[in-house]
Amino acid sequence: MGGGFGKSVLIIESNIEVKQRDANNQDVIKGVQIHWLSKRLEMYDGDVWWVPLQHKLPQKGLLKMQAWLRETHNQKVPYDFVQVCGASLDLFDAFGFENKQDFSSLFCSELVTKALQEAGVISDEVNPSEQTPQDVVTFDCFKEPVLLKKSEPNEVNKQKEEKYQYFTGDFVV
Ligand SMILES: [Ca+2]
Ligand SMILES: [Ca+2]
Repeated sequence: MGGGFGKSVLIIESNIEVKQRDANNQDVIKGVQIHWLSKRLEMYDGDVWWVPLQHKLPQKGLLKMQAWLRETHNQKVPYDFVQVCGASLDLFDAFGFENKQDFSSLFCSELVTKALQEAGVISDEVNPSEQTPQDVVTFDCFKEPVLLKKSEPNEVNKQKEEKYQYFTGDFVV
């Protein structure tokens, strides 16, 4: 990565930030977006963590995962404002209120979990529509998170505790 971190790395994520154009210089939607990692790091002012995989993805799984991610991007899958709430609210899950698997819209950690299932490193028994970022970073396929970029110590950032927001919501393709 000689010329700066992530200059040649594309990421696909589900995000509600629409200020910046994507890697193809197109306007983005509140939902699945494609970005150059280097540019994404510049536009995000919170702490950025990288969660490395324990093992390289198997080639077949990697291709399957990339195809699925590109498909969600091509289909302009919107952000899932409903299921993101249900995933973190587990109080009533035991009474049948758990999110049903539904990929017609995707929130950040739902996209990552489904992508890892496509790659074949997460069991199909895991329900992606119920996974929070905190759930995702503790998956067995990942190593300990590594801090990539520290936020500037300004007032806004002091109030933010977004340690796991990115690199759980994003996926390298
Ligand atoms: Ca839930
Ligand atoms: Ca969903």
